[in-house]
Amino acid sequence: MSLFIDHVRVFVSSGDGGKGCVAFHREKYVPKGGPDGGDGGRGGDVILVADRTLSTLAELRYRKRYEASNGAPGSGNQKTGRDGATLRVRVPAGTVVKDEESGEILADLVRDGQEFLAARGGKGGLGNQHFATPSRQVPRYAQPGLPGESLWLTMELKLLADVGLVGFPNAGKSTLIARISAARPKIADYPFTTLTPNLGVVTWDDYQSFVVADIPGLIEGAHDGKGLGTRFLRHIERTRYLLMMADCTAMADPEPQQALDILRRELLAYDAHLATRPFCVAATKADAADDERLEAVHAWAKQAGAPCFTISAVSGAGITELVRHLGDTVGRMKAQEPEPEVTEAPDPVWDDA
Ligand SMILES: Nc1nc2c(ncn2[C@@H]2O[C@H](COP(=O)(O)OP(=O)(O)OP(=O)(O)O)[C@@H](O)[C@H]2O)c(=O)[nH]1
Ligand SMILES: [Mg+2]
Repeated sequence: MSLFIDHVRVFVSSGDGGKGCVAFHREKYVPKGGPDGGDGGRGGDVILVADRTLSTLAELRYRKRYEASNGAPGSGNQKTGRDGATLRVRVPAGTVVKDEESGEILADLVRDGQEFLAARGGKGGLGNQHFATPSRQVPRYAQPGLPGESLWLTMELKLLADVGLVGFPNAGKSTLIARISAARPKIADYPFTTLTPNLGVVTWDDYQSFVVADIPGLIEGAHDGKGLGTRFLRHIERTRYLLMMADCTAMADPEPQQALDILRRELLAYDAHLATRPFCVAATKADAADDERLEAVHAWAKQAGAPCFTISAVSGAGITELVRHLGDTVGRMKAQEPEPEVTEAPDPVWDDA
């Protein structure tokens, strides 16, 4: 299994512009050639590109420095130096990029192929061919290239999923995602089996699909760092819809309605926005459940104004109805959202000094 890395810092540095050249045209029998020093090439850019096929920031953890090459100096005969090569760095879709020093969010790369110009290459200097004037016909001057930019970036991955599974450890989250998608997370009858988030694509209604995120179990105090804590709560920040799951077997502790209360409080304490996120409820493990507990969960959901489903990820009971509800709801939510903007790194512009 590959390592799940959702936080890295990297150094990016664009190339310097090459310097302009001082040269004069020389040719046999032409005694006074004019200035013909070429311009320096421009420094290479560092561009971040969102790539849907990456699921973690792991690749960036092993290589911390991304430096594009410098532009080459200009040369005689009006030859422009070669531009430095652009360095493209692939990051998973869902990566939020910040300037480490100021903490400012520079980019939120949500869409596959979306680009962000992280460091702009320096402009090449003009060669002396540009500086001849009637009063100065022998310019011994050319511009130096402009330096590139360099900065430390922090990158944070926030998974993009449609539905987030929220529950205590052992609630049956991983069993459910394994049942409804091709994801195959580890499943076991002890808490904190899932240590990092899993994404699964659920296909329903023949051709429609949505993405589910199974995150590690939450416990009381999670927002404060208890258990696996806030480290993973951020991964449900960007899910449209939550499925709150409560284990309804007789041994489950705390009781399911109490577990649901605690989960709501944890979400609220972590981020008030999460507490207003629409959600539905699943009373899980119906094949082995205690009837009173099932009823208590339905009563809890009714009071909260949330749809409720009794399911068994083991027997399959209730799963079709749940998936249809999730798919329908997510589809409706998506239809109401404006299309997200796609950005591409702009062509470089310089204020000419
Ligand atoms: N009888 C029964 N057992 C279930 C059902 N769903 C899950 N389980 C069992 O409950 C235990 C926990 O399941 P997981 O899917 O690993 O639970 P989880 O919510 O992912 O747990 P964490 O990853 O620790 O947060 C396992 O032993 C599962 O086999 C169900 O529908 N019926
Ligand atoms: Mg799990």
